[in-house]
Amino acid sequence: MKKFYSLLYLFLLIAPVSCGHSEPLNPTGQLAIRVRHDTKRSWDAYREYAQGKDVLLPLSKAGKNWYEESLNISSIDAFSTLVVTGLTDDADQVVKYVADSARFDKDFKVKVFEVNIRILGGLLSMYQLSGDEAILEKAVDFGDRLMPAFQSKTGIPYYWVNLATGHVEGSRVNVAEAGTYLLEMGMLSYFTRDPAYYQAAKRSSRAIFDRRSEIGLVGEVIDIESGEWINTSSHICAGTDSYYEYLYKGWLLFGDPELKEMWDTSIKAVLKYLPEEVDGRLWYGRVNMHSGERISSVVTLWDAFMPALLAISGHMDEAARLQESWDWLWKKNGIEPMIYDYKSDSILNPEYDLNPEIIESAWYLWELTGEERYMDMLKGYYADLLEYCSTDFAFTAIRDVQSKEQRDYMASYFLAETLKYFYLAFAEQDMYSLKTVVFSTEAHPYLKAALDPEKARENLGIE
Ligand code: DMJ
Repeated sequence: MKKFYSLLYLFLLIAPVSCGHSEPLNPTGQLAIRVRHDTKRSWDAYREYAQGKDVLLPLSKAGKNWYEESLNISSIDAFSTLVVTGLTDDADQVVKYVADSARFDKDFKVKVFEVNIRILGGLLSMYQLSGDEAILEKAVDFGDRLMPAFQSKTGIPYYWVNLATGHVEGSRVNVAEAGTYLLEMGMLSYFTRDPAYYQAAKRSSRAIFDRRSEIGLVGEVIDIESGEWINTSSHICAGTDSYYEYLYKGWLLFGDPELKEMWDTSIKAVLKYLPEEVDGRLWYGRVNMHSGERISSVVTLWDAFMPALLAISGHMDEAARLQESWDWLWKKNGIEPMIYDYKSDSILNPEYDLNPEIIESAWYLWELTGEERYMDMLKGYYADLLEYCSTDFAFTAIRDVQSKEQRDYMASYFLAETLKYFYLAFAEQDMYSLKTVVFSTEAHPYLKAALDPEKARENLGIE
């Protein structure tokens, strides 16, 4: 395998790419050019085979919609990566395309959580990066169409909302679906000077926080009408992850002290009850929210976002150890499986859908520590992606990480997140650094440095 990496790096250094960089670059810089090239070809493939649809099916060279009609999910999600990687002509075309053709008055129901992080989050970042007022109008229109979902007894949004009628459905949601709105709704409030959006998001996150147990943990699934917990398993895994992420990042971006208090209380309980050491490796498992008793050692590849969150919030040792565990799991299989049991050492779901989390965490740790081991991880992950997920035109998911059989799907977050984190790591840039930018859970960069703290307090209604 080592030999493969050396050969691959040699190839990366000499591979012709058409990105117009003429100055000599060090090897990491050359990798950035390679990522830009791969971003360009993935984007071109999407445009050629799937433009006007939500996602690209790279093997069948076709497009696919999430719902009855397209919401242009990949275009909106990809925009900030096109900007970050310097593909400015493509980025400009997206702004024009979205301004001219994106319409959200659609008479069908959408998943509130999923479209919030991709569409509303993408549009707000598009507005901040482009300054085009037509994009803000689209964001306001879309945000207004999500708002009826928050009209529940607890303030936690319904699972579904019909974009045209505002009809809501689905009164059981997980904690991530309840608590991943602070950044997007906060930015919308900031730009519109209307606190209603941020306040709705905060009411929902607080509704979860206020229902924490006597030992400070929250469960996984809640009934949004009664406020009763349906599933009392407590963890940081998929289904809960970005609730915690947004408490901390919401505080970082907007300086709301209430979020900081909620985060401090929450992370204390998380650090006390969830970590578990097995065979010398650290994992964050699942416990009962009331007793703290262990109920499962099943983790998912989405959980690999946690080292990044631990690192930016100052828990460096835990972050480093957890990242080592995820890195071990990736290397054991050549790529990481979707669901894994760390006690029985067994893969429960062998898929890999081009997910970004382990890459995101390696980049955060690289940024914050400068330790070479994180850059080595990033180079290794990229080499593996090129070896197993690359197709003639783009990249595609893996059906089974053991056989490496490919599956026909390129998720929009591959464009929004995975490629962006690789580029940020290899480009040796400081424009989008953790000091100046807060990245949403979909990796949309919100330029903190461009926000006026006083205006943020006023426009978001922070007391
Ligand atoms: C992304 O869409 C977001 O990061 C979300 O919060 C969960 N993970 C997926 C990609 O794996």
